[in-house]
Amino acid sequence: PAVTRREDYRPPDWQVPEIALDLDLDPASTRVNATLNVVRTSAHDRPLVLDGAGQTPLSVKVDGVAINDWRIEEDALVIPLSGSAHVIETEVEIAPDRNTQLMGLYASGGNLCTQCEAEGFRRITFFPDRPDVLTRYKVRMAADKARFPVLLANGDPVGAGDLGDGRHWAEWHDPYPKPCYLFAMVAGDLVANRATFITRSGRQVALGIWVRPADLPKTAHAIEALKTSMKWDEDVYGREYDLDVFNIVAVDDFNFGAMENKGLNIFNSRYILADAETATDYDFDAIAAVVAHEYFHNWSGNRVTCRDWFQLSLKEGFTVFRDQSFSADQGSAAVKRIEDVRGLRAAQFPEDSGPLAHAIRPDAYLEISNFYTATIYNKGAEVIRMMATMLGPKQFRAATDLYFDRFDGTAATCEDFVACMEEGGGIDLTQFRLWYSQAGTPRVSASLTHEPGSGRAVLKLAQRMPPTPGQPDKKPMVLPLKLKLFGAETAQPIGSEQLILLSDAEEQISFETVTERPVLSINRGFSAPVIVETDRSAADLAFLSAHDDDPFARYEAMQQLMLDTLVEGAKHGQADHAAVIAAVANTLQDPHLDSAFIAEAVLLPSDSFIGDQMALVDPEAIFRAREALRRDLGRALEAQWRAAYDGARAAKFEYSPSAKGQRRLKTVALGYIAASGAVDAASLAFGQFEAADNMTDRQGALTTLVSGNAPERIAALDIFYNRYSDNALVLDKWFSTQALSARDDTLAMVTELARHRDFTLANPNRARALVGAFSVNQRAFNQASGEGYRFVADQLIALDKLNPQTAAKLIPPLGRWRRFDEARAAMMRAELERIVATPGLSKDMFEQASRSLA
Ligand code: DPP
Ligand code: ZN
Repeated sequence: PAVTRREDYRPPDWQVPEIALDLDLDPASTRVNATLNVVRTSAHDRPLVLDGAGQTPLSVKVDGVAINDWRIEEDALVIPLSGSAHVIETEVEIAPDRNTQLMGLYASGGNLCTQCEAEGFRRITFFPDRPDVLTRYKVRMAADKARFPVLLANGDPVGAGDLGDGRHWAEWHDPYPKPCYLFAMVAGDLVANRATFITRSGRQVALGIWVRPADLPKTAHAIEALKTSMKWDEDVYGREYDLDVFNIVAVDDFNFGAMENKGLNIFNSRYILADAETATDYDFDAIAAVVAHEYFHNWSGNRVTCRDWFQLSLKEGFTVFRDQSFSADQGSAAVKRIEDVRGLRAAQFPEDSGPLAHAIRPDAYLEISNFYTATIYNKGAEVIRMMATMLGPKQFRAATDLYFDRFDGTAATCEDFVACMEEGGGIDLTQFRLWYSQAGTPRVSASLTHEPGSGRAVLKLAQRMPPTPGQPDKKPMVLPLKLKLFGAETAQPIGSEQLILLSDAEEQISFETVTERPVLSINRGFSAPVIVETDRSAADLAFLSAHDDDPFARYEAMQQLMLDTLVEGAKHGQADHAAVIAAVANTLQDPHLDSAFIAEAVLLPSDSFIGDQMALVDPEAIFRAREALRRDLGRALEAQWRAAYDGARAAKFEYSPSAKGQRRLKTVALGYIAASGAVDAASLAFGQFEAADNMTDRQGALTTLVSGNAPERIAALDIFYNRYSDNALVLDKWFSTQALSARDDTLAMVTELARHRDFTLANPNRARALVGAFSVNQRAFNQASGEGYRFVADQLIALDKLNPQTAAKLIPPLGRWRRFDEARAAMMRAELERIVATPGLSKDMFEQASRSLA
């Protein structure tokens, strides 16, 4: 397969200012007629090349006349043209109901919908499928009226009517030129939750969230989130919505979380549907975040789009940063930051330290779908955040205004964005640009010394970047580090917080008149996405966990204390738990802390994050060390856990930050009570499971029961299954809770579940709920027999035949072989080799698996 390289970018030979699409819809056979106005962009003599995906055109016309000197080359339709502007008409036939890849036009739950990012539009019609070709769309759809009463596309509805013979039509025009990856249409039997939003300049926008009739009551949260997002983007970024209509459609079969098509977002139903009975607090929060994310793309992605797919982080990194800021503004900013950093460490840090490491602006790809990664999205967001931190809020806003104004209606680059940051912020980002080209997570070492006599303290900082594939030597990066000192005796700050820009390999910072021993608080708020190594003692970490005035830094100190203890335990089979127990006790009884923060702070780092700290991951030793610490914390603080549990128990369901915090703390406390071995733990959990008036409590109790051996475990799983057997999104939880369980027989259970009548690889959510969840269960996936690897490889080989894009995204856990002992590494490699050798393998899988072997 052919490699696409960033350095090979060339502007398009032909632009397509306008297209008229006529879709005669039928699940088995849809006719697509496309009329393109094409314009030669320079004095070249190259033919028009329209991307396709295996179709043959039924007819091709140029300026109204049928031609036959067209040819197909590597799936593209090549048409020789003589003039500088022509009208091209093509007709193709496609079969949405056989489209299992879920790219292009496909059927989901009896409805028809589209997904075109990144390269799905070519599966609908022949077109220059690249984001720098911006086109005005007129879309006409015709379909059976009874089966598809609702016909939606981008932009505004301009006409509709009956065709007789039970069919009807509708036409939509989108006045904004857009790249074809933002094209969308939907035909279905759907109803809408409707609302109106009035923009700050007085434009009335008709909002609609379209779902199956039975799901209508589950759309209230999403529509509130949409209105809140629209207002927020006006207030914070000065960005107003630009069409009279904004529709969202929820579908069950979807590769992504959601898609920001102009005026017609299409969502995975898991990011729309919610009520207390079926959705957890995590789900509610994720829905608001994804609704906001896709809405924010209307400016950061649609009005200003990407020149080529190497610039993907231009829209995704920035838009993730925007949705993170939005969510932070809706509740506890500190807890939001903790969650985001935990996600970054769980998904992005391993990517950066493994065979698939790539810069946020990559240089080459085989299949662009493989680059919708935590690096592009979440590290991309951290890079924007660092620039926002360096500029400060006022100048950052000036810089984003400049960016939106200057590049509105164009296809831009990451470089364009950075140049606006420099100009709007009045700073030089020459060296900072390395964040776009160098892969890997910087490591910063920090060591603070103090001379009591002179009152002088010296902080020695050093940075290094480990090599990544194709990048053996790295240059020093610009690292914005927020830091502050605290006096060990008085627990008072020494001076105020400083923002240091570490840009050399080594630097020293001096502090004068430091009259008591200082304790270092560094990378406060996680101001740089780096790994900090310090020589701070357990006592100093405990001190910071109690006294730091930045909540994130308090959390971080506690995490470091826990990590040090757990790594010690995993290496030596035992560790002193006293410091962690004292620090957790102190946090639990601190009256100034809210429940949500406490719940985050007292939670132990995950098995895999502990593994990331070790030269070689020993999954069993890590599991035992973590269980031992959990048990000791449970026992030593049993009274506190019970008090926390009882304190949070009574409240009725309410979706508010404080109620969410109470629920979170309740389930964390329940986990510790169970870890203590208390005889009543299972009945407590089962009581919570049965009495719950919301999914957060019910799933929290189920999670606790599923990892234990009480008879209540089977009962709860059966009750849960029977209660929700007609709700796909909740059944996903039933599968994933078991796949994530900490049990000796998790693999046997998961293998059995793969044969369950409700399991299917055809639905991406279901595949991810079982196979994806299992493969991040460090102990179960990496069990010494290698059967976990074999199970996942078998599933991915089968999934690849249906949906290569979703299969390929589940490869990375197998690529972590270098982190394990020789026996495991050999078995993981053998599975990757088996995948690569599979006849008919997709290029998606080939790229991921072969890179993972290198
Ligand atoms: N739909 C995906 C997202 O919003 C890709 N653009 O991130
Ligand atoms: Zn996005």
